[in-house]
Amino acid sequence: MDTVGRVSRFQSNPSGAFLKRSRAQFCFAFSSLLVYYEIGPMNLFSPLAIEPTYEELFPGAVLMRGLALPQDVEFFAAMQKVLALAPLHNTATPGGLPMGVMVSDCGTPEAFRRRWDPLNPQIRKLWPPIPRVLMDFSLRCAVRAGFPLFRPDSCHFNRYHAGIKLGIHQDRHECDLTQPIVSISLGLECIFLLGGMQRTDKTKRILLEHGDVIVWGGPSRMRFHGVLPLKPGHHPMTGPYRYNLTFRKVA
Ligand SMILES: O=C(O)CCC(=O)C(=O)O
Repeated sequence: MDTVGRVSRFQSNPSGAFLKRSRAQFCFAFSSLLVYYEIGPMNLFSPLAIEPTYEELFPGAVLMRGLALPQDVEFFAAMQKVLALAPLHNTATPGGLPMGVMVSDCGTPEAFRRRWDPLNPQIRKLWPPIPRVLMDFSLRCAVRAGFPLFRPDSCHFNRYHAGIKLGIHQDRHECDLTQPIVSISLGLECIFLLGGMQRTDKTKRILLEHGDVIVWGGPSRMRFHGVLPLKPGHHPMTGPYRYNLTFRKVA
């Protein structure tokens, strides 16, 4: 397995770095204008204390370390507000096996209807809407990664504690597979596995830390992925947990 570990935020683009980065910056600026005209004013340009990385893992799959750091407190608070309305709960695999990861969601009524889980019949209430601050950030992440047309209708929350993992799977229940997945990590670090189009394909092991963002779409949209069992630890913001926020266009 290849391992993508921590690299300096300042030397993260070894080959073809300059060209890739300029192209990304041009796309970002252009797409920001597009989003501005379509959606209205939003915070696309908050100053970053630390320069995030731009690491192309595969064509269409981009890792941006630290991108969420400048607003981590805001994001965590927005998530807590959603979780107060739609509490975390256990779930099961499509085969009905109980899963250790606790989950919740927010998003549109259409997305809710498409994702309603008959294995959790008690969760009948419509989801709360995606908080604006999270929605804006998911658009910025997608724009930076080269997906300016991303329009998510749902955000799925996973909470892991020590020993809890997420088996290798594909995200294939969304209607429009041209839309990417935007994934934000908060709290304890984990090893994220990003593989190929077959479950048995070799995987890259990627260390994901607090504030890191991965976007995968286009030719990478159907890559299998998962999370290795979380190591025990304590994070100043999230305590013994890792949270993952995954934005999708579901309906
Ligand atoms: O926790 C993560 O980083 C991955 C989450 C994920 O793959 C999923 O919810 O489908």
